Amino acid sequence: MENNLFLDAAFSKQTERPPVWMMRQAGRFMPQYWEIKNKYSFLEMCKTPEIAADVTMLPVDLLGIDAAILFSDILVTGEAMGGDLSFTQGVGPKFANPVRSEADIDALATDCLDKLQYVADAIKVIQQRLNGSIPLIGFAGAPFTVMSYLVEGGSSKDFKLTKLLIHNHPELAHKLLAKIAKVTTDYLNLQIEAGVNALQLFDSWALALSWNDYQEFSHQYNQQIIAGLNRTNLPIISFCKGSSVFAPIMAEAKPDVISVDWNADLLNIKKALPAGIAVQGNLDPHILYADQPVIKAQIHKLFERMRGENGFIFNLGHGIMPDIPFDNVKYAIEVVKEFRY
Ligand code: 1CP
Repeated sequence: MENNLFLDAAFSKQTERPPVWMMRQAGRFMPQYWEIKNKYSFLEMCKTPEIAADVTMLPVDLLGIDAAILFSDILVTGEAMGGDLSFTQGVGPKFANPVRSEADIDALATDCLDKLQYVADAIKVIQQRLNGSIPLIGFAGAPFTVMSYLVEGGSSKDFKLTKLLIHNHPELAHKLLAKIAKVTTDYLNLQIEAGVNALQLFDSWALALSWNDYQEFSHQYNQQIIAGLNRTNLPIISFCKGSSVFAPIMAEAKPDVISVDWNADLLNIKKALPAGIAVQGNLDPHILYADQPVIKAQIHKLFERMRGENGFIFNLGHGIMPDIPFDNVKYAIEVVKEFRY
């Protein structure tokens, strides 16, 4: 690899500056994304390896980040299991056949890797394009977060149906989570075989859960998945909104990196973790709407706090919003790349 900053930091080795990539770096805030998006549906983009590679490469070529992330979505596992998935502009993801009964859970497939082969094909094309320059991060949704979309039928503000399921019918929730965890493990192993250099597990909506429910309905499945990966020298990043609170539990699943939301003081989180677990984060993405001197000052403030710490990857506390100015994202990355410890 020409640029080892990301992998070195993920394995808690010393780096001359923090490596940088951004969640949702290949997305709607980029005018170049829209040039492609206007011609195809989102799922067509994900399922056509050459197009998925074109989009993955946009932030590599235009922003100069230190790691690329596969262009796909966390909900493709739900689709492969039998979910009737669509993405509509302005509406977001929808499953037309939400999971509402035990029969619906039983109907979901767990031997469905053939339906995700397009992801392996995309990874191979992307690695040819990257040509050893920077690492490629693969990813999947964590079972709790994917379950919430399958049960709600789409995005949710309060996760009412998901919470009713886990509280009134915990045995059914576990049956569903176990099926998603099995598919997710197979799917991430497929990505490893296809050639990714790191993996991130997105448990975006774990913040909705109480401490006890997080342990029972999220953590134990994430732990199973991480333990089930066939990997050598390939770091696992565990992300959730709620990591400010759940980081000590997340650490028990033994990821190499914990990706932290923007609420926490990153150094305090890191110091409370076992040695050898790196942190990723945790700029509030809303800072990227602000004036450039503010962006610079906020990034430097975080870096001063983390000075002297090995195992720090700069990222946002959550994904880039679609209306964040492209020039501000580019500027933030320049600020990181000019910094030296
Ligand atoms: O650049 C990248 O980050 C790579 C591509 C990527 C990733 C990692 C996309 C493309 N989606 C994701 C992960 C993802 N998808 C998450 C986890 C990250 C996070 O918490 O932000 C989640 C929750 C989803 C679900 C999803 N897919 C949403 C969010 C809906 C909600 O409930 O708030 C949306 C809008 C999508 C569609 C989607 N996925 C990706 C893009 C570029 C888009 C927009 C599609 C379009 O152009 O209409």
